[in-house]
Amino acid sequence: MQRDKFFKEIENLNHPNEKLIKTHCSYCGMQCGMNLRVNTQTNKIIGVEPRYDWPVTVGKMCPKGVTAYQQTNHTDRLLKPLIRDDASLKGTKEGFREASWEEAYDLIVKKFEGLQENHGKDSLSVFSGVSMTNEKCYLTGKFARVGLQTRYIDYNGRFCMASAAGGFMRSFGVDRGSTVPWTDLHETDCLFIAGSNTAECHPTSMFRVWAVQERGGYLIVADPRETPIARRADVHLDLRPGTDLALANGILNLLIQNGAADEDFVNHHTNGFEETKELVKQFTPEYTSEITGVAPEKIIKAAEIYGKAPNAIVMFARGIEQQHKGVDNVSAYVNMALVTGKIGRPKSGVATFTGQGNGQGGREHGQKADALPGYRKITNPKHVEEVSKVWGIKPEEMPQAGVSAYEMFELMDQKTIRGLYLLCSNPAVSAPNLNFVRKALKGLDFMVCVDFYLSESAEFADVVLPTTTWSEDEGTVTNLEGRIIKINKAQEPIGESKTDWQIQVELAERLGRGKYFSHLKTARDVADEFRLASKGGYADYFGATWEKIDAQDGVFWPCRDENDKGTPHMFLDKKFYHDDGKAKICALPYRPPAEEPDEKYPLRLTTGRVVYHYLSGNQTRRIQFLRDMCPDPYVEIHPETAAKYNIEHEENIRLFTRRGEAEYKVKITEAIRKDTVFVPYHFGHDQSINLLTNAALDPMSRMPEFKACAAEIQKLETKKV
Ligand SMILES: Nc1nc2c(c(=O)[nH]1)N[C@H]1C(S)=C(S)[C@@H](COP(=O)(O)OP(=O)(O)OC[C@H]3O[C@@H](n4cnc5c(=O)[nH]c(N)nc54)[C@H](O)[C@@H]3O)O[C@H]1N2
Ligand SMILES: Nc1nc2c(c(=O)[nH]1)N[C@H]1C(S)=C(S)[C@@H](COP(=O)(O)OP(=O)(O)OC[C@H]3O[C@@H](n4cnc5c(=O)[nH]c(N)nc54)[C@H](O)[C@@H]3O)O[C@H]1N2
Ligand code: SF4
Ligand SMILES: [Mo]
Repeated sequence: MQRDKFFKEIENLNHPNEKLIKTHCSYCGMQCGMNLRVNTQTNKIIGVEPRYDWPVTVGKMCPKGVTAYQQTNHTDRLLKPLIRDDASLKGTKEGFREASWEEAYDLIVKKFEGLQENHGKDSLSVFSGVSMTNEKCYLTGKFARVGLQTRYIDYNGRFCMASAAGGFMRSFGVDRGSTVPWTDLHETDCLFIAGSNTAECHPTSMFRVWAVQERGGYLIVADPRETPIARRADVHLDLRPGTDLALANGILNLLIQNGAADEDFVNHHTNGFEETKELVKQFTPEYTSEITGVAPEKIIKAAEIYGKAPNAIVMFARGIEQQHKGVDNVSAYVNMALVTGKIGRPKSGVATFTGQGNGQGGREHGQKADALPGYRKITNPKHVEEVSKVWGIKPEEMPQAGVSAYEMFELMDQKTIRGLYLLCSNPAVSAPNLNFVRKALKGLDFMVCVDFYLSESAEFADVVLPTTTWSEDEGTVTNLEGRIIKINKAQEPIGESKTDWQIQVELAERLGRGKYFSHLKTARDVADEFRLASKGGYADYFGATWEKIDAQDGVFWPCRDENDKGTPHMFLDKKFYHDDGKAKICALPYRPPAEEPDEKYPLRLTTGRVVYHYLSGNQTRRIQFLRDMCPDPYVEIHPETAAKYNIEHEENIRLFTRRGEAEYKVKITEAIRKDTVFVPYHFGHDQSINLLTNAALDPMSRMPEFKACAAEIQKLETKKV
């Protein structure tokens, strides 16, 4: 009844000329429930209210969420297509003029057709992102393969969820980011969180995290920095960046020695235990400590707590995944759950903190170089046949697998790829080794960028197409639990902006591929085709109709038909998705980071986020409040390290790696290891830390090593090296 009372109060607060549109935040994978406030006279969004009736986040929102609505009618919105006539101005904001859609489309068709005639179908590429609905992500895959007929499509999830996906695939045979619903988190007895700055990156999970400790449970955190969760943890494993594999092996060794292995579970439901047990034997607390820099007592205590907890959830995020052994790190932490049998039941399991709003759904439905809808594989003839049928093409017309995101830039540099259709990503800020990536973008023969603001990447484009924000269209998104939810339209698109799916349909028509696209006239049409295309895949959304999503507060996939209510808990039947139904415990030898500190570059550089900004910052840097709270990047340095270099708090210094350099203000803090420095990556142009990061790729996931490379700092008055 308290809820009813609360809603009454909210209603009373409302202005009479307002309606509330039930939806979710535009940003991270938490997908907090919100109501957008719309003025019924102007039909414009004017504000936001949290949704207390949303079971995952129950009225919680973070600083980005409460200001997200300001994006829609922001004065920086692109209202008309832009064309740049003078290619010599590429890489700058200059030289664009407004144009009509028809002129922009004509130019794109002429250039795309010309490139394909002269250099083959695969001279075009699509680089996409997952701040879009499932329907848009799905259609983008189809647009690349059927509309443009190119093999080259990949997306920003390659820089985000690819290692988690690879690790889960190898361990479980399926990649759903969480094996339990978030409503289980606060009821478990131990949370083991590695490489996640939860309080800043998934802030509305925090009430559940604290609740575990408040109930007498435990929190263990592995992070080189003393983040807010590390500060309150029962054990803070303050490891060197890039050494997680040793830490996870060391803990697993102790779990086995302590008798915490669940023999029955291991024997019946897993493979690989004996081999792994042998391998981890060498990871004694002392040896593990030598590699990781974590005191042996802490490692022992962490293993003891996790081992004894009746229920426990192992969680991780990009800290362990954005490494050139990210997939191994994921499987190594998953091993803890598999060996102890703490999985496949409520309140126990593993979860990755999926990053982007649709980081989960967006990786399942065909934006990846080798993927087709329903998490099918483009290399599997049966899968190709199933999807070809839905698309109305012959299986032999389906392009081959492409290459990963960073490798696409390499192909651009080599002139194998000459044209780019970029949407929903800002790689001129967010890709690693930016000096190279920006050069590759600049060298393209023709580039289209679809965005609602002029991003740093749009500065490299020949044509910029204005699209809509999340609040001007409808569709589904899959949150970090694997719960499919509904985004609702609160306002008509402003200016001449068009939705991403509409642009793709109209372009396909003009490229002579209309018969595969023209039937898609509404977001609902795309949704119906999308559900059908996912049907029968293991990420099956067929049963997740918009009506069911509304009625059930979301639907967890897989959801195969009308009667299927969805799957909040994975593996309750102890059946994993490998052919033999068993999970794989993986024996994973330790490998150091691709680049280790040396005399010239003695420090370790790691990168990440702050609560006030989102990813490349193209959205949040335009919101006054967020900009005020965090106007510039900075470098976190330990006081003892700062003293060694004779540098002071707030002094500007130059930071270097083998790939590049940038200047940053110093933030002296004891919350970081002495051998490590940290810079947030949300800033553009010469403030981008990705000028310095290492593009060493994980062999399986092709994830770059954003989280560990060797660096050096210099006072500014000293000479450049
Ligand atoms: N405020 C905010 N929230 C966001 C986002 C945002 O941009 N801003 N982005 C969203 C997206 S797309 C993502 S992917 C997520 C990312 O969410 P997180 O992964 O939580 O964020 P990061 O800051 O990238 O890194 C997390 C932590 O990893 C630690 N770390 C660095 N190196 C290592 C290492 O070698 N080992 C271990 N164990 N830890 C290490 C860092 O110190 C950092 O505290 O956040 C989502 N939420
Ligand atoms: N050094 C370092 N680099 C990193 C990371 C790190 O931790 N350290 N993290 C990596 C991770 S996890 C991620 S997810 C990437 C993200 O990096 P990006 O892919 O660059 O992410 P965004 O900044 O969200 O870029 C999205 C762009 O698309 C626009 N946009 C938003 N919604 C839509 C839409 O619906 N349609 C269209 N067409 N455009 C839209 C936005 O305005 C923005 O310009 O960065 C990666 N880069
Ligand atoms: S936690 Fe994520 S989804 Fe929730 S309000 Fe903040 S940015 Fe939006
Ligand atoms: Mo991400």
